[in-house]
Amino acid sequence: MSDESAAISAANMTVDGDRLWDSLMQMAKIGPGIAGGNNRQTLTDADADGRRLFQSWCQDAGMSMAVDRMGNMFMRHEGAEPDLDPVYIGSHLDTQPTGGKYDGVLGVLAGLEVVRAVRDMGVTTRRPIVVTNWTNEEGTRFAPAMLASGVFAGVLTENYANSREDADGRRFGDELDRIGWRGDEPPGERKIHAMFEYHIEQGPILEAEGRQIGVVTHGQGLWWLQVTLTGKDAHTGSTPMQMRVNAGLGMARIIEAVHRIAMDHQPNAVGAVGQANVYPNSRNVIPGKAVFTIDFRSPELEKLTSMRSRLEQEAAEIAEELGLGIHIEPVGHFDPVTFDGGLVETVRAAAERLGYSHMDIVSGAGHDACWIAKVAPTVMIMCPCVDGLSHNEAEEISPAWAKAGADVLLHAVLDTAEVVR
Ligand code: HGY
Ligand code: MN
Ligand code: MN
Repeated sequence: MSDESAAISAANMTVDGDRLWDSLMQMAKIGPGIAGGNNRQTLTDADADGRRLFQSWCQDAGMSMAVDRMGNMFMRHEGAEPDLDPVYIGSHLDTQPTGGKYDGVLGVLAGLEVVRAVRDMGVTTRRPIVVTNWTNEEGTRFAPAMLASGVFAGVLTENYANSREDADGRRFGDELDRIGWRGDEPPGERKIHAMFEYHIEQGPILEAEGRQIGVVTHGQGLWWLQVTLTGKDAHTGSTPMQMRVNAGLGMARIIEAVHRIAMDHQPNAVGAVGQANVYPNSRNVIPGKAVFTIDFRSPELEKLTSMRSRLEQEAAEIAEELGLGIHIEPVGHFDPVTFDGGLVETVRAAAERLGYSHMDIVSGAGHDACWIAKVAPTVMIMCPCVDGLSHNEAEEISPAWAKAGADVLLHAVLDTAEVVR
């Protein structure tokens, strides 16, 4: 078939939205949450079950599987020229403890739907297509986020990843072995021609603007700073106020400082503390220890750097004033990311061709694409989510939104993998 007719035939190709939606609902049954969402945390038995279901669907679609030493799953659909570097579609199947049904999962299952649609339509592409499930994108059980894609990109080491511990002291490496999903492929060895990640926006912009597609030009950068404050356990009733060395008070003042520093760096800056623990966490004991993680983000590197240095200075002053010991450990970081200009244009052109409303957008959340952009041309596609809500079991999208983004993904991938017949 000529290139022209191949392009024309691609113009009326779409995915099967009902089949995609059904796959999402089937996957959502694995690791259910308590309020309609999901709790399929990385390297749990539920994660293993989800991996096996994804594997079975891909093998039913004629795909072969490879797994690397970080448990990253690579499901391959062959192309006319198998030696060419494949086009990748990747995201993640792991969820937050109170996560939604679509964060990450939409991108992995839309990748499967692209292959299913390609097979249904009898289309052949020059390049192979590989659909990827990146291990531990969320970083909630094992910090940092995007751990396995970070190892793949050469930014983090396998030893570092394997040594990461969860709240119960279980090691990432032991849990990966326990669920039987450690492959033997060295992470990062395989070559990627281009990678696409399709993801819900996890923010309110697309819905508020009435756009179906987000063409993601950049991803904001991130610092995760884990703070440990040490004071002195003491009786909450009999200890005079001036004698207290209260780690909980220090944490409260630093949490307020995080918010104020982020507000001082507006626009395009955010900051919060989402994980916080005081010890011994007893009602009538002044906390002698507090451990919490600060999450700063901005698309502007200088703001990101400034927020971190402001915080370190103010936290030290607060600790000194209260007589607390303080230790700040960076447990996650990546600079703001600029996605591949050529692929951004490919995504925009696909949305135009399909007649979907679209706008350029910066990703507020971190994604595996942010690391893979370091080793291959990478871009993201986004769909709206209801009220911009995510990392919440009430996370919701519409089947129409899901399909629109998957159609754009199909076309962008076909354009990049090149339809030969
Ligand atoms: O933290 C993030 O931005 C991603 O959801 N892991
Ligand atoms: Mn995600
Ligand atoms: Mn997430």
